[in-house]
Amino acid sequence: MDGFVDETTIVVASGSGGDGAVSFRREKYVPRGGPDGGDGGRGGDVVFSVRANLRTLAYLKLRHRFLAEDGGGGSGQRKHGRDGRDVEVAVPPGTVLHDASTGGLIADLSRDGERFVCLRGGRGGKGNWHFRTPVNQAPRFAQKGVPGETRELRVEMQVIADAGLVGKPNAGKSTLLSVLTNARPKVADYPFTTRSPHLGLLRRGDRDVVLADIPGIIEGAASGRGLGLRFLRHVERCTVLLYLVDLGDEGAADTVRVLETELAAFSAELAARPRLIVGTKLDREGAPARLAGLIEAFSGDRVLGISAIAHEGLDELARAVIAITGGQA
Ligand SMILES: Nc1nc2c(ncn2[C@@H]2O[C@H](COP(=O)(O)OP(=O)(O)OP(=O)(O)O)[C@@H](O)[C@H]2O)c(=O)[nH]1
Ligand SMILES: [Mg+2]
Repeated sequence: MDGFVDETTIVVASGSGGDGAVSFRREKYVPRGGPDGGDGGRGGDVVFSVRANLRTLAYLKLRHRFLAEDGGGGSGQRKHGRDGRDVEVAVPPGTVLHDASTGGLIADLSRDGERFVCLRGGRGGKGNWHFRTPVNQAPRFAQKGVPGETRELRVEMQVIADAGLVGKPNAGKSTLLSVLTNARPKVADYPFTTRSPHLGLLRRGDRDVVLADIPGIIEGAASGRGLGLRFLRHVERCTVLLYLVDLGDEGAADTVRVLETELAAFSAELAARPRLIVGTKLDREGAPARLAGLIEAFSGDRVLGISAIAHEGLDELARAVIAITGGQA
């Protein structure tokens, strides 16, 4: 779909192999022991792993560099160096990796649980005991470990929103996005403050849910009033729609009907999508009574009351959104 592309650049590096050791056996009564230098450990790999609980690249933006561990050097008594630990880069399904300098495609990671070794760690060097020959019983050299590789990657993914916020202008959609997620959309007390869709990431434990805030919808939007309905395509793939209704206004129940009608004009399937009815601005005068009316009028729906400003009902709403969208994770 014509969604939102999340994009970032990261640097990944595999570990270098550890050097082989130069060492000679030292034992009592054996004045000149043979070579016993062990091999170096291998360097760690850079491994991408696809996790369906991730929905955006937010995690990669926090970290940016992913370096695997170097292998340890070998030592005497033919002791093998420790292998370097791999570094794992967790990405959401639908992640595409390109080489940042050449632009070449490296991988298209789509399946949950898929693992992709992007860079292999360097091999460890062989210790000097490998190099003993009839003519050289005491080699004073060992092999160096193979260096790791570093690569800059452009990481891209098409973000698909999980939950869409629909409501009339001024319903408090952008304010809700700003209190539930990392997004900071513009909020103002005039209609159509939001003119293009915004995404926010709601994070609870290891679950990510992408919320989409779109411009307000008014009666007649299907025939082009206000900003129309074309923005609804940004919420077409959402698992759930949140119908936001301002509890400070009379006619909250009618608002839900208007939203239903407009959505149905855009797509019957979208109008039938699972939904939560969210009464906003519960702190406003007369709001609790209107919320009670809404609960009664929509007894077949889950109806929640919130106040983004007083921070009421937000945890319950977040939990409900996570529970509904959980099916696809
Ligand atoms: N009292 C009160 N006011 C709120 C609350 N949430 C939002 N508002 C106010 O309502 C107005 C509209 O908020 P927005 O978040 O911009 O509304 P919107 O639905 O995004 O509006 P559009 O982008 O124009 O469609 C702003 O003045 C907010 O401060 C709330 O919980 N309580
Ligand atoms: Mg807005």
